[in-house]
Amino acid sequence: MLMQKQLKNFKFLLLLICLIFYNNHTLFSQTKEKPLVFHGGYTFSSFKGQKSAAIYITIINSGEKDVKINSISTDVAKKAEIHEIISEKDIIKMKKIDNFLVKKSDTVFFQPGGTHIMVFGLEKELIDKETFKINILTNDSKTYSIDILIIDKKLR
Ligand SMILES: [Cu+2]
Repeated sequence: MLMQKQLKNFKFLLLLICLIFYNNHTLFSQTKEKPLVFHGGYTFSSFKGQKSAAIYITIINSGEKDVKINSISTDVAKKAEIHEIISEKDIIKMKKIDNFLVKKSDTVFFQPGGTHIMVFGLEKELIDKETFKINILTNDSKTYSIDILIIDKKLR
């Protein structure tokens, strides 16, 4: 009788250990699978007739390798690209960056006045407090679907 109870407890313990290992494993492989973490993506609400918008976001590379962003798409606009801001002879310009590199263990901040995601050919009005998705494809063939929060343009 006592033996049986002990065996039951042992089996339960074994199951518990397996579960813990399994969970750890999936957690671990998930971060291995998708090295980039996108955090706090936002843009500002649009004016009537506005055709482009800038998106700001934080990107963390939690992986062991550098990752390049190959392409970006969104359902609210025809085209999306990464821009940096450069000054040429005192004129501030935006320049497209192809294959933007996020170095391993690095965090990059896309902020107003700096690097940003630009969407062109806006097909929807961007309304305060709503969200939309952008899809990012990286050179390691991973895709990311990221929510972008729309903030009132008066807060710009
Ligand atoms: Cu731009």
